Order: sequence, then structure tokens, then C-alpha cells
Amino acid sequence: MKISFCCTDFKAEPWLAGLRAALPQAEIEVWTPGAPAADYAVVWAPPQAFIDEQPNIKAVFNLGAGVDALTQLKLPPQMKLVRLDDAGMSVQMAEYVVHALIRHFREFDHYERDVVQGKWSYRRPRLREEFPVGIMGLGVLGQRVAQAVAQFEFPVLGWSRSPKTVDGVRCFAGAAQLPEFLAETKVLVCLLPLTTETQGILNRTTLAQLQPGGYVINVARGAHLVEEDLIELLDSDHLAGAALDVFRQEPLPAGHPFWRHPKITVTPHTAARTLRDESVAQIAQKIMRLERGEPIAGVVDHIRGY
Ligand code: NDP
Ligand code: OXD
Repeated sequence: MKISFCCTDFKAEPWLAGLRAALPQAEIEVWTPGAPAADYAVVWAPPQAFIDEQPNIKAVFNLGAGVDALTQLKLPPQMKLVRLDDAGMSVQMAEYVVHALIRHFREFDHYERDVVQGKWSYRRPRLREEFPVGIMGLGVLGQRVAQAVAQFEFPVLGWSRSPKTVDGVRCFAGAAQLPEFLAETKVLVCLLPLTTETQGILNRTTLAQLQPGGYVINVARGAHLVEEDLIELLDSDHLAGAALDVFRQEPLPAGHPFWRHPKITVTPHTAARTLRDESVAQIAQKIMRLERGEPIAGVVDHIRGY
């Protein structure tokens, strides 16, 4: 069995070592143009040339949960794309969102500023019932985040494409229920995949429907957010703040207004990192299942785009 590794932004050697140890029967090499056809591929943001040269590959494993860098390429319709299914990311995402939520709710950002000035002062306790948390996307990551937020006794709402029942979460589905979901949300968490339907979904119209003093946590993709609309709503005080991990352009360019905006907290696309051991184990297990003709989880639907 031949496996081709074609990942921008990843150091190849440790991944090749891990994959070779997990699949000793396989020949695993970094892809170069003109390389022989492979049976499987492990990719992150591959060039179009890779897809064009490997149209009959049995499955392409994406080294992340989001497949938007792949779906924007021209893909043969039968090409099987497989995303990472948690692989240690959901607990990291829960940590990130709970940290951002609690930092805002308990006003720890104010205390951090007070400490710099040597100031000892208290802020009035706030009621968690007044901070309903709405999670857009109730998939692998969204449901884990919902569970973590509910543990801290915030009201939790969730919005997905298809109707769902999730313990402790008031669930909304589809475009028709989006306005009601937004109107009942104060802290909005975006955990949607980036598709033609969700591009720009965090915009002036949707964000203005959040409860006054709303807070936005975007941990999905930068292109979900219309950046200038967020700034306008922060500056008009309809929104109290935002924690942003993902951006239209990454790295966030020097001089971008988000760096210095007093109501925005920036992190460098690090909410949930791809973990090598977990990812290698998951990919190896899925390849072995495919070789035995068994079904696997995490196969991307080309029409839905996730
Ligand atoms: P899933 O595919 O498991 O879940 C996606 C969820 O979004 C599903 O509930 C789906 O609804 C919902 N959804 C999709 N399209 C729509 C729509 N048009 N309207 C309403 N709901 C919709 O994805 P994951 O939870 O694994 O990952 C989510 C995203 O998180 C990734 O695509 C990636 O962009 C981002 N991510 C970011 C990371 C970071 O470090 N910042 C790390 C990892 C991922 P339904 O259930 O009905 O299908
Ligand atoms: C992912 C990511 O999609 O790291 O996994 O953003």
C-alpha cells in the first residue's frame, strides 16, 4: 500500500515516522510532482496539482476537522475525503471556549488591567442566567463545548442544520430558527464548518440580533465573520467584546485593527491543535477498516461541503 503525505505547514518527518510505525506494511512518502499514484493520502491544504495527479486515490485524510481548504479545490466527485473526528481536539476546544466565556463573564480582563495599575477593586457579581450561550454548530466540537458550558450552569442553546436533541441544550435548526436562536443568545460561539452557506454568517444583520452586551467567540474560520461589521457593533456598544482565534488572513497582518482593539482578544488559530499521536492512530485505524471493506466515520459529503 502506498501513502502520499502532502501537508503545508506541517513538519513532515515526525508525521512520517508516526505513520510508518502505525502502518508498517505501507510505503509512505512526501508527495512531489510526478510521484507514482498512491492508494491513500494524508493532506493539509494540498495544491490543486496534487488532486489532479491522484484522481483515483481510495481516500484523502485531512489533518484537521475543517475541510474548507480541500473543498475549495476542484475535486473529482467520487474522491473520498475524511476529516479528523475529534482526535483530541474537542476537549481543547471546550477549554478554549470555557476560558473565553468565563474570562468575559467574571470580568477577569478588568482585573488584569487593575492589577497592572496596582488597583484593588471588586466588580459586582453577574447572573449567569443573563448570559445564555448560543453555539452555532452542534457537531463533534460543538456538542463537547455545549457539555462543558452547561457544567458551569450557563443556559445553553445550540443551532445546527438538521434538528437535534442534546441533553441540557435548547436546540434550534435551519435558517428559519436562526433569528429566535440569536435573539435568545448573549454569548455566541461559532463552531460551524466553512461552506458556501456559512461564509460571512457572522455579520451586521445576525450579530445585531444578539442580546445587548453580546459577546462573540469565533473558533471556526475567519471567513465566517465580516470583520468590519464586528468592529462597528463593538464601537456602537451593542457588543461588549469578542474572542477571535481565526481570521480571514492568517497570520493576522501587522497593523490589523483587531490587534489593538480594546474589546477584542486575539489568539493565533490555536483553540484546538491537531495532535500527532491521536491523529496518526485515527488515520491508521480508518485505513485498516477501509482495507477490510468496513465503514468509517468522518467522511465528508461533497454536496454539504463538510
Ligand atoms: P462537524 O462537521 O462535526 O459539525 C458541524 C456542525 O455545523 C453540525 O452540527 C452541522 O449541522 C452544523 N452546520 C453545518 N452547516 C450548517 C448550516 N448551514 N446551518 C446550520 N448548521 C450548520 O464539525 P466539527 O465540530 O468537527 O468542527 C467544526 C469546525 O471547527 C471545523 O469545520 C473547523 O472549521 C473548526 N475548527 C477550528 C479549530 C481551531 O483551532 N480554531 C480546530 C478544529 C476545528 P448538522 O449536525 O445538522 O450536520
Ligand atoms: C482544524 C483546524 O480544522 O485546526 O482542525 O482549524
